[in-house]
Amino acid sequence: MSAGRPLPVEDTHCIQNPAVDQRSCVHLSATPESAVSPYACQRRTTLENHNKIFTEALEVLALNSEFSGNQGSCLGFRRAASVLKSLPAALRSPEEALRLPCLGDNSRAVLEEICECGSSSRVEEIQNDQRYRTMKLFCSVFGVGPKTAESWFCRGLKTFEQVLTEPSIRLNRMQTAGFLFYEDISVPVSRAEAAALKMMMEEALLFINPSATVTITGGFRRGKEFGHDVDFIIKAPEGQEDRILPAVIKRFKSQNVLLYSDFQKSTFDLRQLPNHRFEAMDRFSKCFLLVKLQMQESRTGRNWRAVRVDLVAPPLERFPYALLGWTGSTLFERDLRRFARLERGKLLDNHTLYDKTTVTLYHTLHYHSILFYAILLYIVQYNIVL
Ligand code: DCT
Ligand code: MG
Repeated sequence: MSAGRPLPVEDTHCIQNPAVDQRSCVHLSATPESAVSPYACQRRTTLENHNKIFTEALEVLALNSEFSGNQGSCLGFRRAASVLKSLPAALRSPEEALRLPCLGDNSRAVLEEICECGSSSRVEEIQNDQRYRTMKLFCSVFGVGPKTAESWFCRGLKTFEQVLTEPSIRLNRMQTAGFLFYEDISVPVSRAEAAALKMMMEEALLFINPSATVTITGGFRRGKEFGHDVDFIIKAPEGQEDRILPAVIKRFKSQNVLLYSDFQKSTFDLRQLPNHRFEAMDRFSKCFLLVKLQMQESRTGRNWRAVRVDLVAPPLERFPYALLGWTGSTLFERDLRRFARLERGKLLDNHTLYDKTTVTLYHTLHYHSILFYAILLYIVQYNIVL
C-alpha cells in the first residue's frame, strides 16, 4: 500500500461474509442503501464525501457526546457518519437512510431534519452552546483532553488567556508545548511536509542504524492530503526495537530540531492475548514528538514550523500487526477487530492475532494466519476509510 491513494469507485474489495457481506460488495452502485455493510472494514470509502452536510452534523453530535463522557452515543454518531461517507452518492431522502446500517433513531432524526430544513436545530444549538465551544477550544491544545478541558470550564475559564493567567493552573510539559506552538500545530500538515519529515527520519536512521527503515502510517498512508500529525512506524532489526526511539530522540536533539518529546518504553509481553478493549493503546515502544520542520518562509517569521510526529517501534515479528493497526482509521481498526471477533472467531489487536477456537496465538505469521492476514491487508489496501 505504498501509494495509499484514493482508488477509483469500481475497485471494490471486501472480506466475503456469507451472512452480511455479499450484498455490500456487489450491489453498492445499484442500490447504495441496501448494500452497505455494518463493518467499516467492509465499506470501501474514498476521499470523496457525497454526504458532507450530514456527516459534519453527525460529527458535531459525536464530539458533543464525547465531551459529555457518553462514549456509546459518540460511537453511534461516528458509525453513522462513517456509513454515510462510504455512499457513492448523496442521500436523496430520509427514507433511503432507513435501509442503512448503524443509523440509530437520533442520527435518523438529524438526517430527516436536514433533508427537510437544510440544517439541524439540535446541531445549531450545540454549536452555540458555551460549554461545547469552550471544550472544543481547550481540546484543540496538544495535551488537553476532555477531562482537563471540563475541569477548566467548570472553574469558569473560557479563553486561553484566562487559563494561562490562572495562578492555580499548572500546565504539564505537553500542555506547555501545546500552548507555546499552538498556531503551528493548528495548521494541518500537508503531504509534502509529511514527505519532508520522512526524509528527516530516514537521515536519522541512516546515522543510527542503516538496517532500520521507516514507513508513514496513519491518515497519509490512507491517501489523505492533510493530517493533524505525521505517524511513522520503524522496522528495526530483530531485538533492537527498544533502542531505536531513544536514539532518534537523541539525534534530533543534537540537530536542534526537537521541541518536545514523550518517550513511552515498551511494556510488551510476548505471552499476552489480544486486548478486548479497543481504547487500550498498544504496548510497543513509542514516542510523541514536536519537531521543527524547516520551511522556506513561515507566517511566524521563523524558517521552521512545529509539527506533531508520532513514532512506534514494534518487535520485528509483530511489525505487520502494528502496521495494520497504525494505518487506521480508528473506526476502521475498531470494526476490523469486531469483524475478526464476531465473524471469524479471532481476536486481533496491534500485537497479534488469536484464534479462539483452536486457542492459537499467531505470533509470527505461519500458514493459517498468513491467509487471514493476507485478507486483512487486502481490504486495508483497497478500502480507504476516512
Ligand atoms: N491508533 C491505534 N490505537 C489507538 C489510537 C490510534 O492503533 N488507541 C491508530 C489508528 C490511527 C493511527 O493510530 C494514527 O492515529 P491518528 O494520527 O490519531 O489518526 P489519523 O487517521 O492519522 O488522523 P490524522 O490524519 O488527523 O493524523
Ligand atoms: Mg495521524
